[in-house]
Amino acid sequence: MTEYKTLTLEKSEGIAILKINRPKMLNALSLEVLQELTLALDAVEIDPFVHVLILTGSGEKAFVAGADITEMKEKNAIEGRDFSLFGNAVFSKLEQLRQPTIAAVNGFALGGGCELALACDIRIGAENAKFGQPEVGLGIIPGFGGTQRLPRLIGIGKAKELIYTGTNIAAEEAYRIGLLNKVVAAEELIDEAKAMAEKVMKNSPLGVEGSKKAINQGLQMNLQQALALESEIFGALFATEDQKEGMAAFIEKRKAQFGNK
Ligand code: CO8
Repeated sequence: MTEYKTLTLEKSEGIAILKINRPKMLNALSLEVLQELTLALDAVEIDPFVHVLILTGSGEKAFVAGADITEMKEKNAIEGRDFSLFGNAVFSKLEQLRQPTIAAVNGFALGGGCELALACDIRIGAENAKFGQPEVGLGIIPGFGGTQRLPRLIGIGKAKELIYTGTNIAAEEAYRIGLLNKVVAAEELIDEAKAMAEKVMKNSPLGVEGSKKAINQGLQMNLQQALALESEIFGALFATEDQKEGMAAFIEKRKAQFGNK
């Protein structure tokens, strides 16, 4: 098993839990974290026994408090652009991961931390979760997808307000504006994320993967192209065991047994 310095990756019963592990730095994203994240995502992607990925931060205070400012401080324009390009590539890999992903947000999710949560499919927050894009206060802009994913998720006006003011918002407000799917007590966060993962895993893995692909890729297309993509993926599923088992189980009034059991 690969040993990581800045994160941990545990797998059990179909669920992988990837934890950013630099608690003294509030899990700030250094270049090393991003490099290890990309390796860990590759490992999850090709693992046939992982059906859902949960992403969280180590410690009680922070999910991820942003990109590592001490490391970023001395960058020139080219290095800044390259860091943003690399971060965007890693977060796009996360967004496009074969398996569904759940961010379990256990505290501050600021800057790159908010952007990391945005690249996940579903976000569950502890009551102490706080979101914000403070970059304009540092003389930069969100550079790991925040200017693009935040308005797509919560709407343009609210995203501009959060980005221009750099204000942090609490979990309840994040839930109200659709940034969080659910708010739970801090001590229940991982169990709630696992419970959501288990609900997903009751279903056909190929159905879930196909839905993710149709939603993510379809959002990049115009409606007619996106509907054609939906039909394509829908049709392809009729050539799978999952469709045969799912429909047979319905007709026979029993629970379907998919390959992820
Ligand atoms: N980078 C580096 N170190 C950090 C970061 C960070 N983002 N966040 C916290 N730390 C460190 C602190 O410096 C401190 O270190 P030390 O103990 O050595 O002094 C330690 O973590 C604990 O933090 P605090 O003492 O500050 O804890 P507080 O409870 O007082 O405050 C906060 C918690 C409010 C979260 C505070 O730490 C904070 O404001 N952190 C910075 C938040 C921030 O501005 N994040 C955005 C960073 S920019 C970004 O993410 C851009 C992403 C796109 C990059 C594009 C590439 C070009």
